[in-house]
Amino acid sequence: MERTLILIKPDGMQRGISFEILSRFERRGLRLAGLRLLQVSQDMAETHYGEHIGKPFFEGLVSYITSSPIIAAVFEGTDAVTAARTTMGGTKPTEANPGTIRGDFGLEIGRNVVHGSDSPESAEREIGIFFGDGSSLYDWGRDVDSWIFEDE
Ligand code: DAT
Ligand code: MG
Repeated sequence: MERTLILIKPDGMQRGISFEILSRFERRGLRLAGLRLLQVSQDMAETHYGEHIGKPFFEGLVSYITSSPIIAAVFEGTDAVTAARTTMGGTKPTEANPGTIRGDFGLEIGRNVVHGSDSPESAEREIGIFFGDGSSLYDWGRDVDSWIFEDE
């Protein structure tokens, strides 16, 4: 089962919409495998966003993601990375489709509410940053899974 890392960014937390956002992934059928509330350190932020080091928005991005506690979640399911990305919508909220999280809750690229891994490889790396050895992740089944996952 593919896994992806979702973050409710500080604006999502401050605005009190964190569980409304999480519920969209859950309602889509993705299964929660891990959940934590944490304050991201400078080091974690720089590791997580390593691909953006040197870009003009990097410092603002790091100060934003470290500015308040966030929720980190692991969701799993069929093509979980793509499913989560389409549920989130495009990076720039004003161009994200209505009905997506960013299209419904955001306006600015630097306040786009939610993070989701962009590939299975990124997901594995990012889950490692936020969930370490994975001992707090759960491998479990739901009674309803066979109604969501055709082959379960
Ligand atoms: P995404 O979060 O959709 O995966 P990304 O990985 O390209 O997008 O960038 C990570 C975050 O960095 C993104 O959510 C918002 C910020 N960002 C990206 N491009 C930006 C830009 N051109 N100006 C300001 N912030 C930007
Ligand atoms: Mg990205």
